[in-house]
Amino acid sequence: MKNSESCKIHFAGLFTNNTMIIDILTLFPGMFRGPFEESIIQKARERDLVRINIHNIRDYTHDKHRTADDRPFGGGPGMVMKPEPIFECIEKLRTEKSHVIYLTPQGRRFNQALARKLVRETHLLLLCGHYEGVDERVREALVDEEISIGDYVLTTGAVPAMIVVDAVVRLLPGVLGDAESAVQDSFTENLLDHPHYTRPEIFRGMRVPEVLLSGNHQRIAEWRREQALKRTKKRRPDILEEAKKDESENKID
Ligand code: 9WO
Repeated sequence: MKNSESCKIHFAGLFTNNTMIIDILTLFPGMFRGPFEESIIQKARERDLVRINIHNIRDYTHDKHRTADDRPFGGGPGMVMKPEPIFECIEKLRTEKSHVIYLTPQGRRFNQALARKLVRETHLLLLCGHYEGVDERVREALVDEEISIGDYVLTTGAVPAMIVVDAVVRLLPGVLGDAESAVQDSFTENLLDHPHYTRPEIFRGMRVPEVLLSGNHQRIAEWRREQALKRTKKRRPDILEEAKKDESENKID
């Protein structure tokens, strides 16, 4: 494991073909230990479908105290991330093909359509804000796209970065099994999921819907689609509207 890891780093250039590269810039690399080391994302990394590199912005400071933040001009509470180490880090990592993303509540709302757009990139660079955020000149000069995962304020952009990585990596060809990707490609993609059941057939008096035991795959598929539609209409009518919009957008590009 150790050996293959060092090989991958050494020969990183060889992995650019089918390997999506994701570089994450943060002041707290420790936050990323764990989430990418389990389950499907870990498997995708082991199979070189994606390379995820965590970079400590503090490593790009040069002063004795490794200062990455400073007080805001104009006053006010909190600290702002200094531009110099971020510029240096991004300028070292990026190529012509890089797509630089800043995670902020002020960004474009993240959804499945945006995940599908991002999976077409070859190199994602995710910048996580900490404290009060980054110096505005970083956003103006370096950031291609700002993304929000929802309307709430967190302590950092680290968890949003993980969410974007998770949603994008599972869309990479080969990450999910054939069966799962087939479902993804189908028209059901813009709906909420249908109900799922496993054994036992009767649990505490609650029965599995008869149709799922019928063995009639046509009927089962219809039932699932019907359930998904019903749920979506009832709980998230906005998703159905969004799906229509996506459709017309995709026709344009
Ligand atoms: C703090 C704040 C305080 C009062 C009113 C508005 C405010 N906004 C913020 C703020 O955005 N702070 C950020 C904390 C600075 C950058 C990192 N932080 C962050 C990113 N919090 N939440 C996100 C985030 C990113 C993507 N999607 C959702 C939330």
